[in-house]
Amino acid sequence: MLKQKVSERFQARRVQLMKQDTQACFIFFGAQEIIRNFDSQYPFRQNSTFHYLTDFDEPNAALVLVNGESHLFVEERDEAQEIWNGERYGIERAKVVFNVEYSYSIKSFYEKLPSLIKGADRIFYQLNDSSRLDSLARDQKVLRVVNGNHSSRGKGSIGNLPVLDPAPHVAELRVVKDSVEIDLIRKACSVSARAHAHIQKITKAGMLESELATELQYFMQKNGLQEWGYTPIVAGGANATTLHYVRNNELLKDGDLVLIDAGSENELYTADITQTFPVGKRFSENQKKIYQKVLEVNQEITKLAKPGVSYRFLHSEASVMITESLKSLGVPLPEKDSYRKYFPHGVGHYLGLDVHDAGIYQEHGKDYLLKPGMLLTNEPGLYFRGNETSYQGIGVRIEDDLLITEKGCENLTRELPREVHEIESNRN
Ligand SMILES: [Mn+2]
Repeated sequence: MLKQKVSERFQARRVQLMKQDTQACFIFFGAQEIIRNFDSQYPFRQNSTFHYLTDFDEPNAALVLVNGESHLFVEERDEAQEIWNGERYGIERAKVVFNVEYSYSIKSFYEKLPSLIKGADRIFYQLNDSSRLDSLARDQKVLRVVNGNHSSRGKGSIGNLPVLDPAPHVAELRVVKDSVEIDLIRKACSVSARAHAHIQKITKAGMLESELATELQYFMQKNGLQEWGYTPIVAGGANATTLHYVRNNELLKDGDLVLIDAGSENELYTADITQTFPVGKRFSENQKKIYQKVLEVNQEITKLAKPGVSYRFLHSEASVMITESLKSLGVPLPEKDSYRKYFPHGVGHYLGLDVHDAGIYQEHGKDYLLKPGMLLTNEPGLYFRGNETSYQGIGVRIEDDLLITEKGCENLTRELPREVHEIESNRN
């Protein structure tokens, strides 16, 4: 269904972005449709920044922000196309619904661009966007306009206009969430956490990893969330020691653990949750030892996350705790960094429209400090791939989503039982 009128907060974000550099022209492209095979497409998913600035949800759009005004380029109405793919906003309606000063056909983009960038001192445009299949061809077209524009200024020319990455300016806005965004994420986290809790109860030996993913998705969809926020990981036994295992095609065995990293989107804002529990009724002694160590780190990070501390501080605290844990488990650690073999990823990341969300970790060589309204995952883990310990084949990760508040943080995924005794009582 088409929207009637989008919230004014999208327009407010564009205005805020332009205020960060009033002499600049910002150029953004929306996502395209991507072919899966022959003429069948992946489900369309809007580019996150494009969504953040417009709420426009059709493919092949572009946005130019300059002189305090927004120029939106969209697909024209086309009856033949609409019979197949549904009604479009079209040019006139897009202007009204999306609160932009100007709207045009996307076909006229490269014709209009020279007049829009005229007078700008610099261009913000992401070159070499790895999420696009056509980034090189597109870059060439944009640069041709940008450079052509400058040489037409005549003898006073001092070279091409600088083209800069908009990411830092965009991240500055996206990293702190407003109350509407927080409500969307709160629901994504709550439904996803309850879906995980449901899986804790229904998992049985002999089920396929992918069955658990399907059960999770069924629960999420019944509760109003449509899409995964990222490809789910359901990893039984030693598969859990492969960090991004996504094949999900093996049978679950009694005596193994299963690690599930999955979360759903709510209006493009995603949860990011990992749980690890026994396929059978109980943790083995070794599994329990590892699980407890990871849980202690997770709980400590929840206590430490608050305004004024940096992500890097949290990661280094986690690394110290993990090192101590490994020592107490009798794992040989010949060097200071040896723990990284067993904990090879960061303790978290920003969360929002992208699962690894836009945000700043360092600024001018200094750690960026957490502020209220920021969202951070808390995901310590321990993985034993090699045969140098008796823990071989065990992989545990425990991941929550933390909202930074005025005084500390709120765990938005707290509805998922984490204590060993809670999990075991769910496994009966
Ligand atoms: Mn994560």
